[in-house]
Parts: sequence; structure tokens; C-alpha cells
Amino acid sequence: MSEKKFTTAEERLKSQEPQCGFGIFEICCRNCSMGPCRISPFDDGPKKGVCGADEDVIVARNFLRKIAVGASAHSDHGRAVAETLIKVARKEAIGYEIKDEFKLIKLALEFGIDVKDKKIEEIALKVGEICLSQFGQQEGNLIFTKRAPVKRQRIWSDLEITPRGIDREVVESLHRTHMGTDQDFYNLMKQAQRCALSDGWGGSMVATDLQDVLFGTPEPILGRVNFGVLKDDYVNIIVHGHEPLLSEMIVVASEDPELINLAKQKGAKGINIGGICCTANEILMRHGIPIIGNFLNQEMAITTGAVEVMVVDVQCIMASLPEIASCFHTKIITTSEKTKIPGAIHVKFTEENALEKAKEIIKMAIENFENRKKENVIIPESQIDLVAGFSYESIYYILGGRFRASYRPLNDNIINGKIRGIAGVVGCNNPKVSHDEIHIKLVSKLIENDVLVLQTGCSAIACAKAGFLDSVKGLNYAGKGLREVCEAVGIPPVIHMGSCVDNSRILMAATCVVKEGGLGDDISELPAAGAAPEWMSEKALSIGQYFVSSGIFVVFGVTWPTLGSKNLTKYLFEDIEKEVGGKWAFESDPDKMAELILKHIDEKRRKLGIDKARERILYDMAMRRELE
Ligand code: SF4
Ligand code: MSK
Repeated sequence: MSEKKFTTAEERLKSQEPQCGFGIFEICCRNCSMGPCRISPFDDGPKKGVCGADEDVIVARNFLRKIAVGASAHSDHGRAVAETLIKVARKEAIGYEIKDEFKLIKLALEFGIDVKDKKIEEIALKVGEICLSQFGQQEGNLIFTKRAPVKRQRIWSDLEITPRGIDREVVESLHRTHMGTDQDFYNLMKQAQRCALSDGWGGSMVATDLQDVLFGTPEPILGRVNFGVLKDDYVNIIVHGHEPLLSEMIVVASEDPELINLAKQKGAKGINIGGICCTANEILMRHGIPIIGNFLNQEMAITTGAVEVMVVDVQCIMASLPEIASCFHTKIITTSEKTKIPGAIHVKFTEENALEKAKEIIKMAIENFENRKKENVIIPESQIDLVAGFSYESIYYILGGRFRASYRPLNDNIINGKIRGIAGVVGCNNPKVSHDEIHIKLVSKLIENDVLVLQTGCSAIACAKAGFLDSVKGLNYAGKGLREVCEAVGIPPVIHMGSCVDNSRILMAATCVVKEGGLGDDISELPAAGAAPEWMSEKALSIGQYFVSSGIFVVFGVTWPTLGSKNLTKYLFEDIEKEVGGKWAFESDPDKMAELILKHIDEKRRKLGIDKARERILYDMAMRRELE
């Protein structure tokens, strides 16, 4: 790209440097027109905004606003899925169907719906309506918070941070950060926790569960990743963004024999679909569709010159795409009314017209194949195998077998020390650090030290490119104990659990481990931690906060948005732990990040009394008598 003089995110970052110090420390406020105000870190500068707000208030308000935006993105995604399920039940969404009736019925029973003698559509309608009601609910607790361990629910209730309604928490967060409303950083953080929890145990969980109902609950599946999955003799279509409502239909339409024939008539061997970002994770998990790359690969993918169409929906889509695409034959197609980009073609995509529009988009790609210039095509060869598609339900069956499904083997191997602990490593890429490097270094250090790593989002794609998700080669990077368990069960040491909204699967997996027994009564007692080593999006902050508020120690890399307030940072890095059992940390060096996580895991093991691996002793009769 440099040779061809394309500007990349990395170069645009350089043109922004030095970035504003007030912005980096979040000590600037533009919340009213008496401002913008800034707090000076120097003795002779202003210490208060025009309204009197100090750095604690300003930094806390900025932090809460970011969480509210992140939560709203995930939750709006969940809302769209609930609306689709309702339309499917009413037969208004052509092309969609209910793929996992078992999960639908399980959800119905969880919601107290009488399923006896009911048609599947009636049940789907009820489940969809209850999930949709969670967004506008004004009182009570979100229904999915009841899934958490009882001790956790009590902690939230005592602190009065159990989320009420998903939209309500976002709106209240915006209200509280309005000029002259909440001026107490601690109180603002209580709302930050409640808002983030409404994402993790609300909007994201709705999205994950209902996507499973509509598109199938993922089971381990083979896939491939990296630019080499683009094919120079096929029509290449990239799906990018987040919601599988679009990408699933593109996959269905790409199998239409008429369209495949049309592609052949135009000189291609067929239609090749590839994914970028979380949409990629969604269709990989359910169909084995290959992944081209993660967030920072999106611009590069176009410069291969081999992409006929890049179709996008919402979130993490760079505004630069149409400009880069204009140097090639590639068409950028936006599909959501929420995301339009000047220079892109807009094809309005709704649940009612989904299949028809998906076919229209594929036809556009096929027609565009003849405009591809051979001399522009450079497809890097690299590609590698991976295993993806681990839902918390599939982990049950893998570990315990069909008739003894359980988390027992996992808990036992944590207790006996073969698995030292569990880490959720998730999140984005950030051009402020070398692409994928921090993810890869951190995860390799963790698995080498027998920590089982659960992944989602762009982090999972980074580690897939490094080979950690290959069920055979991946084992070479694991420590002895972890390798032994993974070999016995037949899983890689790094478990791909899906997209950003699927971090709710990690919450559920942690809950399953607690409920299995032997590792304490709450998520906060588990030898477990979380990390987003290259985070950049506001969604990552919401995810991190709901993990902290669910009792997990979470480390973020690259940069940290509260350093401008000593009091707030101390609260988030230390004091919050006394209240919710989890806390934040910031560390940009991956080795030190791993050390923090290992130290935390070892401390939890010590508290559980499992810090020394227990040898299994076979008792003879004399020993048994002595016991009695
Ligand atoms: Fe300045 Fe206060 Fe207005 Fe923020 S809310 S811009 S600190 S006057
Ligand atoms: S896509 S939010 S860059 S993980 Fe979910 Fe990747 Fe982060 Fe977007």
C-alpha cells in the first residue's frame, strides 16, 4: 500500500501526531456552550471548568459517555435481532428461519412461557416480544441477570447497579452527564456499571441468544484465515461489520445456482465470500466461511485488487473505504440506514427484503468481475487453518460427551492445576501499536503458562492468523498441562467464541464453571481474568466494565482514558474491587500484561486452596481404615 501511495490508518495516525494531551487524559469537556473547558495538569493552569467541574467529574463523565455509546451499539444490534425473530414468527421475513428450536424452547422455559401444544412460531413470537421488552423496560431487573450466580446478583442488588431496562440505562447515562447533573465521580461510576451490565447481561446476551435461535448455535467448525482465502479466479465478496442478519442472507444467496451460473458466464469459477471483523466471526462460526482479516486489514483487503464488492452494515467500518475503493473496481455497499458513507452505494436492507437485496448485491459483484484489472491483483498467499464456533453449550458437550454433558472435566483440570486458569482475551486492533502484535504476544505467553484462552472479536482473528486456533499446530504453543487437556479433549488451547456481542458467551461460560462447583460461589472467585490488549472502540470499554462489574480482573493495553483523574483511576484500579470483586488495570507491555494476569490467577488459586497441584492418591484398604 505504501508503494502505491495509499494512505492507511497508520499513516493518518502519524499525521495526527502529536495528539492532543488534554484529549489523551480526557481532561477536556464540550458538554455545554460555556466550554469547551480543559483542566491543566500544570500548577499555573485552570483546575475547574466554567461550571466548576473538576478533573474527576470531567473524566468520569467522559468515561460514562463512552460506555453508554458502546452499550448502545451492542444493544441496538440485539434489538435488531429481536425484531427479526418477531418478523420471522409472523412470516414477514423471507429467507430467515428458526434454526435452533431447542434453544428457542429453552429460552421460552427460562422466561416462563407455556410451550405445551404451542406452534414453534407462537413460541418464537413470545420469546421475541419478551426480549424486545427488555429494551424499554422501566422497572425491575433485566431478565438475563438472573442467569448470574446468586452471590453475584446479590452484589449488584446491594450496590443498586442491577440494570433495569437496556435503553433506560443508556438514556440515564446521557442525562447524568448533561451539564449540571451528576457531579460525583463515584455516583457516575455506579451508573457506568449499571449501563455496562445492561449491555453484557442485556443487549449483547439478547443478540447472541436470538442469533443462535435464528442461525443456529455454533459448534466447532473448521475454517481458514488470512488474505490467501481470496481467490483470483472467483467473484470475491467481502462482508464487513457486525450483524449476521445481513451476512447470513449473503451466504444463503451465494449458494443460489442461478447466481453461480451467472458468475461462470462472466468468466469466474464461482462466488467466494470472505469476512472482516465481527461479521466474519459470525459466518465463520456457523458456516466455516473464511476470514480475510480483522479491523486493520479492511483497507488492505481492497488493495488486493481482487474484491468485487465489500458489503458493510454497522460498526468498525472505516470512512476511508470508498476513497481506496475508487482506485480499484471495488464497490463499497452500505446496507443499514444507520451507516451511510459518501462514495458508497446504498442498498437498503430490511428483514422483509433481505434475500432479494442479498441477491441484488451478489449480482452487482458478478457484473463487476469483468471490471477487475489483472495487473492490479496482488493476493498474498498466506492462509492458515483454525477451529472456531465454541458456544458455552458446545463446550458442555465437548467436555462431558453427549450423555454426560458438563463442565466437570474443565473444573477438575483447573483444580488439579493442569489448567492454571482462564483468560478472556478480546477486542480490537489499534494503529498505535503494531498490528496484532500485542494480542499474539500476550496470548502466547498465557497459553505457554497453561492458561486456557477464550477469545472473541478481532483478537480471535489475530490469534487465528498466528496459528493458535489450529487444533494440532496450536498445541505446540501450549504449556504441558494445558496441552495434555486440549489433546485429550481435542480442542486448541485458544477457544474462538465469536464476535463482540458474543462476549456474553464468556460470561455464561464463567457462570457455568461457577455452577459446576469446586471453584467458589461467584465469578470473582475464579482463577480468571480478561484483557483487550489493542482496544480502540467504545464497545470495548463497555465490555471491559461489564466484566469488571461481574467480578473479573481486566487489563487494557495501548492507552487508558481516565489517567487525567487520580481519584477515578484509583477507584477503577483498586477500590472498585472491594465492591464488585473485579477491577481494571492498564499495561501496554504484553509480557507485563501476562504477568499481571498470571499473578491474579495465582492469587485466586491460593484463596481457593488449589495453589499446589494435588496428586491423585490411590487409597489401599489400610489407608481407608485409617481415614474412618
Ligand atoms: Fe465547561 Fe462545565 Fe460546560 Fe463542561 S459542562 S463545557 S466543564 S462549563
Ligand atoms: S469488530 S469492536 S474492531 S473487536 Fe467487533 Fe473488531 Fe473491536 Fe470492531
